Formats: sequence, structure tokens, C-alpha cells
Amino acid sequence: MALLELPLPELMFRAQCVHREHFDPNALQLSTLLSIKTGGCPEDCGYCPQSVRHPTGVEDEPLLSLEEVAAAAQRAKDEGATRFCMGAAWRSPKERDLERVLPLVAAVKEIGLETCVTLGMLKEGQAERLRDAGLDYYNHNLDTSPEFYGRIITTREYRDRLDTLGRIRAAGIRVCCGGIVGMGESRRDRAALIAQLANLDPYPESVPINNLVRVAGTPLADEQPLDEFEFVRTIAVARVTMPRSYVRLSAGRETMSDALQALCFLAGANSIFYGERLLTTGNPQTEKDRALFERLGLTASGHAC
Ligand code: SAM
Ligand code: DTB
Ligand code: SF4
Repeated sequence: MALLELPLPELMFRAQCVHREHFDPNALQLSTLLSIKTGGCPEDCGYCPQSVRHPTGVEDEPLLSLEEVAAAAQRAKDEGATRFCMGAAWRSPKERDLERVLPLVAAVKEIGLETCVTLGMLKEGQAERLRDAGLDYYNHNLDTSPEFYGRIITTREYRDRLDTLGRIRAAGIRVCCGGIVGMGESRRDRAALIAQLANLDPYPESVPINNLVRVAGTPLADEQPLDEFEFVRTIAVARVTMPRSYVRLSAGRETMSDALQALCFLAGANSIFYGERLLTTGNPQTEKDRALFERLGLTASGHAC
């Protein structure tokens, strides 16, 4: 809370100092998302267009084929992404679901990208099988504070998320874990989310900070947008408290101005989701992003832009 309450110039200065100690401040890591299994999820997450309980018009789609996934991963690599993240709208994968995801991970790895999946909660033993297939990262978000969680999701508990995070860590897979802001939570909730993330031992290697995409039909469709500077502060506090993490400016970029995104990079964000779709919603065109990198003098880490 003390960090979130600092005058913005002081907070930005602290975030930039920490950022420069551990990263090139002019480099961005690019991750591309693909929804490999869309819609029909039994969970009731209030923000999510893929919950079966919200009338959002998202069409259910079965698991994509290996050919479709490999083609999308190759395109992402050609565009300059270094990590490919595959998302499935599951509460938790069944054994036969997991069996079908393993070759997809192996195929993406073979193309020469870092691999990431987000499949929901994992049972004992599943993380090890993903690791053996070549999985580098598992995305599993805490999403908000423990106190606010029950206002957004009732079909699982915070503890369930922490248990899965423990299984991923124990298997030696790198952890991608962050949250969503702009859901009507208080500043204290945002502080508590970051405290949860930063106190994971060790803290996550990747921290996606999503700004709620307000999707018609979800319970949060009419939520008031978060003040822009409060979003920047959240990024800066994530940077200060998790100095070696890739802090990702995640969902919500499509409605952000270039100036706001630039402030986020100045606050220590050094990763984005890159590519024209997130999972079911839009993301800026790659050409528009490349023009922004050019104007700001940013380079994609590991690649010339
Ligand atoms: N079903 C799995 C799970 O919940 O862990 C994986 C997919 S789920 C769509 C991945 C993450 O997307 C969620 O944890 C949430 O942080 C983010 N997300 C979903 N809908 C969003 C929205 N409307 N705005 C911002 N982030 C969203
Ligand atoms: C994360 O933190 N954000 C991504 C990824 N991890 C899987 C997903 C954002 C989803 C936004 C809503 C949608 O496109 O369906
Ligand atoms: Fe299902 Fe994940 Fe969406 Fe929740 S966030 S409804 S678990 S797909």
C-alpha cells in the first residue's frame, strides 16, 4: 500500500531504478496467445467471456489440431514472438485432455519458441508430464486479492490456485502468474494481489497484469474503467516488488492510448501479448505495435524489430 500511495514521480523513479538493475529498459519480450480450446467452461469467473454461465455469444470450439497449432506458432515466430502461450477454457484438464495437449507443446518447442500453456487447475503428476513434453511456463493467475476473490469467482477457492502453483513449481516449470485490475476492486485489493504474487517463494518469472476487457454478457460488462494512472501504479509496484520478473502489460491494450502504454513501459513493463487476438477478444494489430516500438525506440528482446 505504501508503494501504491507514493507520488507518481517518486514511484516511477523507483520502478525505473529497479528495472535497470536487472533488464535492458529498451527491450520488450513478445508472447503470442492462441486459444486451443474455446468456450463452454463450467467455471463462473465474472470477467470471462468463455464461461458457460455468461451469454457472451462466444462459440464453443473443440481442441485445435496439431497442424493448426503448429501453423499459428510458426506465424508467431515469423512475426518476432519468442514465447507461444496456448489457452484452454477448462476448469482442469482431464487425463485425455492432457494427453492431447502434450504433442502440441512438443510441436511448439520444436519450432524454437518458448512454450506456455494455461489449462486451469492441475492434479498431482500432471505438471511433470507437461514438463517432460517440453513445457517452459505454466500460466495460472491469482487474479485478485484473497478478500475480493469470492466476489468474482464462486466455483473455486484461492487455495486451489495456490495448490496448482505449488505443483507447477515443484515440477520445475517456470511460473507465469498475475491478475486482473479494473474489476471494481479497491486499491487495497490491488496491493494484496501484488503482495500475494511477490511473496510466492520464489516469485513468478512472468507476471501478466491484465486490465479488464469488459465483455458484453459477463457480470462485469458495465464495470467502471480503472483510472489510467492507477493502472500505471500497479505495473510500477509489480516491478519494484518483483525485480527480476517479466512484468507483462497484458489484456486491455486495444483500448489504451499509445501514451498510456508508453507510461506502462516506463513503469517497468517489459513484455506484452503480441498478435491480433488474445483468446477470444482483440489485441492491437502487429503493424500498429511495431510502429509504437519504433516511435519509442524499443526492441524486441532477442530480435530486431
Ligand atoms: N481456464 C484457465 C484458467 O482460468 O486458469 C485458463 C484460461 S483463462 C481465460 C486465463 C486468464 O485470462 C484468466 O486467469 C484471467 O486472468 C484472464 N482473463 C480472462 N478474461 C479476461 C478479461 N475479460 N479481461 C482480462 N483478463 C481476462
Ligand atoms: C493472461 O494473464 N491473460 C491472457 C493469458 N494470461 C491467457 C488471457 C487474456 C484473455 C482476455 C479475454 C479473452 O480474450 O478471452
Ligand atoms: Fe473458465 Fe478460465 Fe474463463 Fe474462468 S477464466 S471461466 S476457468 S476459461
